[in-house]
Amino acid sequence: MENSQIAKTLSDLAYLLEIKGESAFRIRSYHSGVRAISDLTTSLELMVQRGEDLMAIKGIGKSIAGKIVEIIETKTCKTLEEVKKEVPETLLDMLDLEGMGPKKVKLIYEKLGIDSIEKLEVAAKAGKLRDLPGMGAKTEERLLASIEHFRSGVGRFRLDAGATIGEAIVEYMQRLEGIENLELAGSLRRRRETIGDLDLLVSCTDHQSVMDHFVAYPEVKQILAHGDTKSSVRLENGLQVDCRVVDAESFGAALHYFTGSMSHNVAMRQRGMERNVHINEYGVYERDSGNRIGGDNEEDVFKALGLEWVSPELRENRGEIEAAENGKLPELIKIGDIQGDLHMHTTATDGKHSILEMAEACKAKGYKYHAISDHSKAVAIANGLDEQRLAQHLREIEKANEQIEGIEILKSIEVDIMPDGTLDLEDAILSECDLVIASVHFQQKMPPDEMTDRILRAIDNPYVNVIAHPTGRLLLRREPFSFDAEKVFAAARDAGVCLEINAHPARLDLKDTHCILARELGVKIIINTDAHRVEELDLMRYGIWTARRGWLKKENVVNTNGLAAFKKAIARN
Ligand code: DGT
Ligand code: CA
Ligand code: CA
Ligand code: ZN
Repeated sequence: MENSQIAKTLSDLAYLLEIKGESAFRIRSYHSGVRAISDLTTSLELMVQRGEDLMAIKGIGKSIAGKIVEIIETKTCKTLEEVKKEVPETLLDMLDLEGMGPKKVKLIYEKLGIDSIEKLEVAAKAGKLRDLPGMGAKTEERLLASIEHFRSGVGRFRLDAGATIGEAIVEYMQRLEGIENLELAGSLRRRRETIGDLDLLVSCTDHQSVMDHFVAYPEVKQILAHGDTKSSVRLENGLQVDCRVVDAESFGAALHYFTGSMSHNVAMRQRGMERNVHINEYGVYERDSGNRIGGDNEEDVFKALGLEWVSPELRENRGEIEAAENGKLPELIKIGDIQGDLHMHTTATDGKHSILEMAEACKAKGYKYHAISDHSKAVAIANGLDEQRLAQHLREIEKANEQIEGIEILKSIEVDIMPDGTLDLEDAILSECDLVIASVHFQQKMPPDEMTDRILRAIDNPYVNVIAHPTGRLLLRREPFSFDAEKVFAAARDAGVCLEINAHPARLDLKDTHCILARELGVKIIINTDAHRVEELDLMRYGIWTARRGWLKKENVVNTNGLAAFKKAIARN
């Protein structure tokens, strides 16, 4: 059973209990359990099979641990089944609507007996919600818009969509005169792998002109709110953008607040409480006197709490505050540290450009080296290479390498890991490559033990240097395969095999929490784009962002080395 399924069951339980009116303490402990599970890199099912202690996981107490075991063993949860008898399960759908939290759902359910999105829609259209406390005609209007949005099936967006759309809006907003500061905050600034909505923050002396200019953005499909300090719009593609305008003296405090994450903010406020400092989106204040002590820049917020400035990618309450207190923040890797891209395809298989075209493009990016790594024969739909064609392809790479100056083209292959863990090509031909990348493309749904063994066996092959997109997930489309990440990572470290951060925004695989684990275990990381055309070489930044969220430094990543050092760095133990 997937960890995500277990998390979903517990989160459903927490919400239904909250609607039922259960104690806040119990509900909080469920939510913290759910968060702990989503940060895990090991399969809970495997841990249970091995009799490991789930309570050793931070955020999981005795009662949650018991529930997890029950869910794994019985495929159901008795408490949840019982709660469902008292509170209709369909209320959970209503929670998926934007602007609907458990409190509102509870209110609407208790006062009007509404327990489904359909009934909610009817009631909103008939104007029956406006008399409830805290609601009005505007709330009904917004709810109807959320329902429409929900039905259109658009939820979260990929990071690349968030980033490119955000950058276009920034450019548009900058055309307005009088703008003093302008930043994209929220999950995009933290470089999360998916984005719920964009949060634009502006400081300007003329607030109204910012609001008016913002809602006039040409891509706007619907104006959700148009106020004096905050406006929200929905774009043609369904993405929501919030824009807030503040005075320059509050910009730093607001930037910190709206960058989040929520749990980072909560921990920061808590720390402030212990130090007589109050922080909010307007500024930093001395708690006793109420005196303002800063807020025009973000450093003020951290300084007031005795902390170094924390890079937004780290603000997930994963230990960054302690690290900032003790001068232990890592110097995070930067895009300019990358000296080569080692995973890309050409016209020989499913790429759109030739070896030389890819090489020229890599050279133009300033890389010192790169590798051509096309597919092996198992990927038949991509016209994968068999031994003979690969031999020919390697000669062509050598030829291209002689033709081009100023960059070294390495001979590589992305060889498939077969279901039994053997590789799709003979060792003899693999031994002729400078770099062998192994990856799983088929038969991804295996019991976790078998998948673990499959990858371990590939790592055992002495010619393998890299495991590419190690968990196989496709963001918003396909779950990662379940396997014992800790065991695989430790084996990779011992063998001297690198694990890839596949920078393609559909993958971002390894993900941030895996990078944290890899760093702890001392695994070598390589960041590659898996480009199938020259334009996709630009995807490198998403891999860097993920590495930064995973606390990685330049030293943790092998392709930050010059060519000679890189060759040493990828060598097996
Ligand atoms: P998203 O949009 O789901 O990808 O994630 P975020 O992190 O961008 O969340 P969003 O857009 O709801 O809010 C942006 C930031 O504003 C969030 O990271 C933290 C801050 N924020 C919003 N509401 C609250 C709140 O009620 N309390 C605190 N402490 N911070 C909040
Ligand atoms: Ca957001
Ligand atoms: Ca938002
Ligand atoms: Zn590939």
